[in-house]
Amino acid sequence: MIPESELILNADGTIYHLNLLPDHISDTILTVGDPARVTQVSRHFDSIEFEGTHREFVTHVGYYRGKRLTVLSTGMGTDNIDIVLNELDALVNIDFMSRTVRPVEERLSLRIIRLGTSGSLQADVPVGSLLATQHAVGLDSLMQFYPLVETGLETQVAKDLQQSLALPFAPYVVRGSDLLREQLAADLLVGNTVTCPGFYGPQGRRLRLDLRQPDYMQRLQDFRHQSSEGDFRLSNFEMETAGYYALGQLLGHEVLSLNAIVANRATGEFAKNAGDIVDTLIARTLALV
Ligand code: R1P
Ligand code: URA
Repeated sequence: MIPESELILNADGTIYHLNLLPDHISDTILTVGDPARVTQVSRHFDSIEFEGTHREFVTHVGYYRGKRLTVLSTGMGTDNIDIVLNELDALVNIDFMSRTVRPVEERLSLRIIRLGTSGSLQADVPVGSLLATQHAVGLDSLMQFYPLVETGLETQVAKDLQQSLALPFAPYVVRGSDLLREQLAADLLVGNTVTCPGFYGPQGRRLRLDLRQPDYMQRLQDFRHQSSEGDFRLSNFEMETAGYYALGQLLGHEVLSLNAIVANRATGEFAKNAGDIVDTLIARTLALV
């Protein structure tokens, strides 16, 4: 039995941070960073049956062309993704009455699709493009706490990256759902996403502060790893994807991160119409889920 201090339930039976009941979880969950983006998704719904808000976690549950969908905001950063993935999983795979994990044959695998903004690292991934993440590289510390198993390619890329970037810690490298990418991203660019524990220094931005490594951006942009699986390079920056992919893999959920490219760090541009790029990502994804 999981103690009250570990699986924390509110007085109304909802889970601690998300404030949701198992009934609020559809098999397909669309996640967004910005709480205001939840409405940007749910305004396409034919009907909405539930709206809830707690901290940065805004949830709408409704129907889109007859399919029940849950759309949820996560806020920013992989520390929030630790909360979101663990609580979503608990909502479907832990029996709240008995406080026990459901037997393997009863466990559900959710489809979790991130619809987020992102900055491109490469000139040929322009502002306005939509990109599906194949591999995510985590520069955050979340996987210091979980036993993620990396494959040969992932271990090699992580090792090469640590060396190329002269990092004082090992990054983690993890692949998202090939199944969801085939279903939902056939028309999109595919790339490898660097998940950073910050928007400024960790993404090589300098306003008033110098970086420890003046050539950090150049090293990221120039990084290549050749293998039998092809030429691996880094395409874009954001702040959650590696956490999603790693926890999704550990918990047995299908996860895909879709990125609306709103900045290009190679050319110095920022989108004049970031909202429209996100709208395009939302509309084309809803039509496919
Ligand atoms: C930073 O501006 C935020 O934008 C990106 C990053 O991952 C970070 O959360 O995603 P969202 O637009 O989904 O929040
Ligand atoms: N989100 C990020 O994390 N980085 C960017 O450059 C743009 C959006």
